[in-house]
Amino acid sequence: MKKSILVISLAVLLLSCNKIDDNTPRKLEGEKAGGETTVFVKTSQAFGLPAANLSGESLDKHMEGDVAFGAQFVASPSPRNGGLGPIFNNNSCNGCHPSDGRASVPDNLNGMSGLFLKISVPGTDEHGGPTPVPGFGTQLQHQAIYGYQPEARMSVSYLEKRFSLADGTVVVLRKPVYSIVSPYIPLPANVLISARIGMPVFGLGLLEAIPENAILAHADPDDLNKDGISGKANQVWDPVSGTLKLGRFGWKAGTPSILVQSAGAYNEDMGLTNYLKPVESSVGQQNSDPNAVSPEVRREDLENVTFYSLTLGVPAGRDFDDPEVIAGHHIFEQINCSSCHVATFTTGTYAGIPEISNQKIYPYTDMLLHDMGDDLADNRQEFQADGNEWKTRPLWGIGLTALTSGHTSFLHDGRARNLTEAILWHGGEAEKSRNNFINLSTKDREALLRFMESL
Ligand code: HEC
Ligand code: HEC
Ligand SMILES: [Ca+2]
Ligand SMILES: [Ca+2]
Ligand SMILES: [Ca+2]
Repeated sequence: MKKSILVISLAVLLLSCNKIDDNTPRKLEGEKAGGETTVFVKTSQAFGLPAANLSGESLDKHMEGDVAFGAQFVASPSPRNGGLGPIFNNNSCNGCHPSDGRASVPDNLNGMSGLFLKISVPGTDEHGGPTPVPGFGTQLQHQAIYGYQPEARMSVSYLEKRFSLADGTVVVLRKPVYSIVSPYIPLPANVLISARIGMPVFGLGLLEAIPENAILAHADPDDLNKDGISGKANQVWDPVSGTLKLGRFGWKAGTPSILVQSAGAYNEDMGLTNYLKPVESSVGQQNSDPNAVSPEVRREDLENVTFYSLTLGVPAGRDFDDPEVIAGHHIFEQINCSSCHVATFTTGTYAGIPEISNQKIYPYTDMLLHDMGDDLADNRQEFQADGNEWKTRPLWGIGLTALTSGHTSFLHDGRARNLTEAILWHGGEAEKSRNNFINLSTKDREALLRFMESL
C-alpha cells in the first residue's frame, strides 16, 4: 500500500518535472556551437585551435597555414618572408588578428595595428564595388618600408553620446571620427572613409559552407512582413569565378570567400602580391617599387593560410545549464536580438573539406546586411551595402574575448568598450531592440549579458 503511494507520487513528481522541462529547458541548445569542429577549451588559446574533427593530412595543412598566418614579412631582398610593402598596414596576419581573435584599438594610431581605413570616392567601379581614390586606391596604407613614404597618416577625435538605462545607470559612449593627415599627394575633398578593425577568424569555413538559399531565406529587403527588420544580402565581385556572388566576409560582407579575403589581405594589408592579386596596391603611384617580382607569396602559402581560417575550431558554449544563462537567452529572443543574430544554420557540403560539411552550427548571425542607424554609419558604399549597413556579427565565442584578446572592444571600428556599449550603439533596424534593452530591469539585463558571456 505504502509502496504504491510512493510509486504514484514519484510518477506525479516525474510528470510535473517533465512539464517544467517543456517550458524552461534545463540546458540551452547549441553548446557545440561549431558542430563537430567544436573545441572545449576555455583558455587564451580558445580561438586558435584546429577544428576538433581535423586529422591526418587536413591537420598537417592546417598547421602549415598556422605558420603562414604567423609569418612576419620583411622588405626584399630577404631569404625568407620577403616582399613586404613598399606600402602596407601590418607585417603579419596575426598582427591584426592576434591569437586568431580581434585586434584592440591602438593607442598609437600610426604604429602597426589591426585598424586601417578603407577609402573611396562616390560612385562604383566596373564591378559595382567602391571607386578607388586616385593615387590612393581603396585602402589607406599608413606604413612604408625604408626609403618609401606611407600614403598618409591617420588622426581621430571623439564625440560623446550619453544613455541613461531604466535602472538609473548612465553609460557614456565614445564615437571615433577618423581623418587622414599628411597625404603624400593632395587628397580629393570628397574622399569617403571607413575605419575597420581585425575580427576573429575562427569558424569561417562553416560560415562559408552555409548554403546560399538558407541565408537568402532570412532576407526581407523590403520588409514585407513589416517587423521593422529588413535583412539584405550583399552581392560582391568574385575574382575567382569572374561573377557576382553572395558577400559573406568583412564588416560589410564585401568579400565572397576566405580565399578572396586572404588574397586581398596579403595584397592590401601587407603589400604582398599573389596569384589572385598579382599587382602591388601601390602600382601607378610614385611610391611603387619598379623591381618587384610577382607573386611574392607562393600559391601554396595563400592556400594554406586560407585553409587555416576555414578550419579553426569554434569554442563551445559554457554554463548552458545555468538558470541565469537560460533566462538571458530567453530575453535575447524576447527583445528580438534573435531576428538578426539568428542562432542556427546547417552547413552544406564544402568541396574537399568534409570536416566543415553538414554541421549544425550556432553562429548567431543571419549573414545579412542591416541598417544600423546614423551613429554607426560610415556613409561609404561597398557593393550593395549602403553607408548605414553592416553585416550581423556572429556572436559565437564573444564571451571569451577578454580571455583570448585581453580587451573587450567590439563593433567594426572597435569603439564599444564592452558588450553593453556594443548593444547601445545599435540603431536603425535594431533601435527597437536597443530601447528594449535600455528598459530591462537590472536583473534581466545582467541575465542577457550573462548569456552572451556564455557564448
Ligand atoms: C592591417 C591589419 C590586417 C592584416 C595584416 C590582416 N587582416 Fe584580416 N582583416 C583585417 C580587417 C580590418 C578586416 C575587416 C575588413 C573589412 O571589413 O572589409 C579583416 C578581415 C579578415 C577576414 C574576414 C573575417 C570575417 O569574419 O569576415 C579574414 C578571414 C581575414 N581577415 C584573414 C586574414 C589573413 C589570412 C591575413 C594574412 C594574409 C590577414 N587577414 C591580414 C585586418 C587585417
Ligand atoms: C537589425 C539587426 C540587429 C539586431 C536586432 C541586433 N543586432 Fe547586434 N549586431 C548587428 C550588426 C549589423 C552588428 C555589427 C555592427 C557594427 O559592427 O557596426 C551587430 C553587432 C553586435 C555586437 C558586437 C559584435 C562584434 O563582433 O563586435 C553585439 C555584442 C551584439 N550585436 C548584440 C546584440 C544584442 C544583445 C541585441 C539585442 C538587444 C542585438 N545585437 C540586436 C545587427 C543586429
Ligand atoms: Ca610587395
Ligand atoms: Ca592604398
Ligand atoms: Ca522584416
